Amino acid sequence: VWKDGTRAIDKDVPDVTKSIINHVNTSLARQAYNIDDMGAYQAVALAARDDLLINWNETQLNYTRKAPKRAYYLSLEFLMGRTLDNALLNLGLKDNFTQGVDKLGFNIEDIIDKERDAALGNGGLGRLAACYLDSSASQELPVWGYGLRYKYGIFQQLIAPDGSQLEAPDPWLEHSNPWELPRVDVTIDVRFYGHAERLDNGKAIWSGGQEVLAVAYDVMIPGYHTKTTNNLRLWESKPKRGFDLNSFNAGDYEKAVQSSNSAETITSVLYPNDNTMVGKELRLKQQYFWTAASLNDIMRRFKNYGKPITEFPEYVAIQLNDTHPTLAIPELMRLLVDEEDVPWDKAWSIVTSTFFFTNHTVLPEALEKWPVPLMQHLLPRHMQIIFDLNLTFLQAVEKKFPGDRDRLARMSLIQEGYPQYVRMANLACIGSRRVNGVAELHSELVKTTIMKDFVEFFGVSKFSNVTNGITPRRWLDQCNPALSTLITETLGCTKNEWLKDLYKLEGLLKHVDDPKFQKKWAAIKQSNKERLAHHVEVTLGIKINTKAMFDVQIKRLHEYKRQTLNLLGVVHRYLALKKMTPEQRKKINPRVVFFAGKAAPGYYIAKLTIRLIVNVARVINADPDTKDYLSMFFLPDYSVTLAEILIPASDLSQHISTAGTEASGTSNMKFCLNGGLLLGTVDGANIEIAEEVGDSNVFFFGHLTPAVEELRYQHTYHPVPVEEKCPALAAVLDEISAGRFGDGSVYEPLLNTIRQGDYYLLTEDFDSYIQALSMVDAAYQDRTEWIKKSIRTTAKMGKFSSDRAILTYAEEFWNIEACKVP
Ligand code: 26W
Repeated sequence: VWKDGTRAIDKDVPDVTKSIINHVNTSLARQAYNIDDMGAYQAVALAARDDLLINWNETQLNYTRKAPKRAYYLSLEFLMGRTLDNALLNLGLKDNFTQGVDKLGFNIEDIIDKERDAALGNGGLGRLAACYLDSSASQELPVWGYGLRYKYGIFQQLIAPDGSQLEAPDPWLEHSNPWELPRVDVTIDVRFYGHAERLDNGKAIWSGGQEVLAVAYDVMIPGYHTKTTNNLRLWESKPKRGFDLNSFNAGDYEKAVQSSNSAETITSVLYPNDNTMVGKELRLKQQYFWTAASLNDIMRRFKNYGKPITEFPEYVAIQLNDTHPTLAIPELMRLLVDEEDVPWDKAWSIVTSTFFFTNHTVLPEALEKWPVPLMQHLLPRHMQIIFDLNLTFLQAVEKKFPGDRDRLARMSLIQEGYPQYVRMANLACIGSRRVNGVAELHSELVKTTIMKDFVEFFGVSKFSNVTNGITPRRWLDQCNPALSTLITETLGCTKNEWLKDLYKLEGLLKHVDDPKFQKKWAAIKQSNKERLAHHVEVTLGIKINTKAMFDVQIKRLHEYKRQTLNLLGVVHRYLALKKMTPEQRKKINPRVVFFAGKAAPGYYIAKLTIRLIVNVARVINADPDTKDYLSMFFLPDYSVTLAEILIPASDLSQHISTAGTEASGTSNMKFCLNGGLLLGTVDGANIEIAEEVGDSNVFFFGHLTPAVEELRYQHTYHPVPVEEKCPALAAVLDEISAGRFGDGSVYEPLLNTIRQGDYYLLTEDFDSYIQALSMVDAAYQDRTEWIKKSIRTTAKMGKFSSDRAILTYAEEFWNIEACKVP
């Protein structure tokens, strides 16, 4: 029984050891006296899984009995990270497992460390999906995730001797995965290609082509201190006929296995592009394979409720995580019209009452559009449906705005040209009941830029905001246990209470001025910095000065996120240090700058940025004049697990995108929750973080969103040389060109993005960035004041719990309620 009276799985320490030994002997068929950490991990994971499964079964049974309205979160990415530690904490069994494992002669943290990340995502969108599953289960909401079971997750990043990024595959399933259950009984046929023959009244028959099998794998999603254990269903593709016997008998072995090869390819790899669309046929195949399997499964479950088809939206809500699952809209139309005999207009009203669409980016290069000829070939019936929907839709637009041809062209589901393209955001918008962005500023930009015409057509009430959130379970309790304990002691409530009502953190404010509390707070930050330093020493063989300020920027490499601005700021600082006398330097606060993040394999400028970071680091870390005051590291292969070590150790984190480009950002919330201060632009959720913690506790700089468009116009039509616009920056660029950090010509293409065009406005923001960095230095001099800022920051993070975000989706969009397991 948990302290708050809710029921746990009963498992005392002897039960734990018994269960582990049992799994060693039976599931693993090994001897307990002869087992290594990896074997121990597998047995411990299976022991924990037994408890998850009991809860999972009870939860699903309860849903079947009570038949509540359910919500489904369709996401092509779920960036889950590791499961064991999180599962034990959520089950309330961490202490008993720690002791049990100890009795068997192992250390729980070493065992936890054996698990590989489930890295089925690129970045923000995928990790958000993972946080939302945790919050849904923790609040006992009937929510399932649907995604793909990629055989290879996001690539492993290696750094070559010359400093550039190399990619290696991530065979994460190599050692088997205890957290998934194959459901060989849940299989669905998915068709591709073939032809669609129109019948009367909008119906058609789609036949021929190729059929592929979708096999379900279920992943248990435990809520925090509740029995509710939800499901994440991931689909694997399989050949429908594994072997073509006819070809085999004819002696053509190659041909016999061919169909099986192409079917299995569909779910083999996660596409590693973040915020950039590459129009690969296989990616479109993935999107259809996944949405078709998921909708079929959802329809089957709805039918088990025994309700008339017209009540579908009363029992099903489907959230589209960006435009990636937009094919679910024509697919549900196809199911209703072609297979369930629902009249076209009625079907459309069911569809538009079922779907909800979240946009995660306004960057033009990220907006999905697919060539009509490709879609016609792969999905002939869906192409018909899209054309039919477009016709009716454009007629309605014409009726509301007669004679406005430009408007029709902008709003059409089809972009004209050779070839034509299907615009997925337009389709997602017209097929959904509500459209939302992920932070206040971003949602405004959605309404005033990419969706402007649609706001004018549908009315503004269809469009709203749900600011992103993060789960405080993983991003505080799990990754920063010492801080979690201190918070619990200080607040005078149970850990469960504040972790489920994060606004309770405000109770820390009354202790801000207590020197004893400040000291404990600072000591925890210090030991987290030492933990990080230890990790870097063990993995990279590098020693780090833990007395220095830890300054961290970790996120996907992208020009809009401006890692280059940070890098050029470091070079600027280095050059300034070089000019100082040894006496002057002694007054400087030492600083260690950390970078981590992956670049899309085909993104040349992003990869060049990594190479420059690595080579600048080599020079400055080796310079005897300055190395005690400034060093810089690029930590390879950024992951959820690495983030869990880096975030609690940061004094300062950087979120410095060009204003108006970062939809929200979520790591900004994670750093602040762990008492790291924020250096950022007036962009995304940074703005709302500043609103919560107050301007005096964050460091802001740079131009605001409304200025950006105007400045870009000037850059295009009235360019001013960088030497004139920003001499300090020009000096830094020149040093790099001149070869101070290795052959400068290598970096010319990167430097030229700034010298010419400067789309992301580094020349406009550099001076104010340098000023902000000086303010940071000045603030860090007064360590007590810094610690107070740190405490105040954590205390005001209540709003950014993903529990709040998910509850908003549940109440305002999905209309679902908690469904408690009795
Ligand atoms: C089609 C290629 C592609 C792939 C992924 C386009 C767009 C994406 C994602 C939508 C990019 C993404 O992850 N966006 C991030 O979403 C986070 C969660 O809402 C936000 O916090 C980030 O600001 C946003 O960049």
